[in-house]
Amino acid sequence: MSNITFTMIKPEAVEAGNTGAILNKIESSGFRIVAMKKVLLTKERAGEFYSVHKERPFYSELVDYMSSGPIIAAILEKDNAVADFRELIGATDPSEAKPGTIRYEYAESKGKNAVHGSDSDDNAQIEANFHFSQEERF
Ligand code: IDP
Ligand code: MG
Repeated sequence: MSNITFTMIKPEAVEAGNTGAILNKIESSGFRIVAMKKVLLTKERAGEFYSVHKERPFYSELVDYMSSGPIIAAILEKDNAVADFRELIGATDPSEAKPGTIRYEYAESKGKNAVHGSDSDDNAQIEANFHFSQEERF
């Protein structure tokens, strides 16, 4: 079990001014911020990040959306980080997310769902490496 996960605060949540509230919820839930930056992904970078979904019907919508405005990318550390963070963010579709979860509070829709969270330890490493060098982690 690795103790890091990777997250992005997605464009609509950044645009709405919810960055601080979401980071507060993340830190007060016991996650430590190891690395963080605000970045505008090109379509190409967004497409590469989500390439595992390239056969899904929503892929081009997802790539357009994730490159439509700046995101906050971060590596988070906690015991059981991947599973605990998935619990904190809630279901992909906010109409199915439990009250108190980040997506319940801040997501607009199944596509514009406020935050990303890695789904496995392997993907947490891949996604963290996609956005950050070792020198950017503290
Ligand atoms: P997850 O983010 O909860 O892990 P995934 O199934 O991995 O959900 O999908 C990745 C992202 O693709 C979602 O967070 C959401 O932004 C988008 N997405 C997933 N399903 C749909 C859909 O049915 N319509 C539009 N966008 C979707
Ligand atoms: Mg996923």
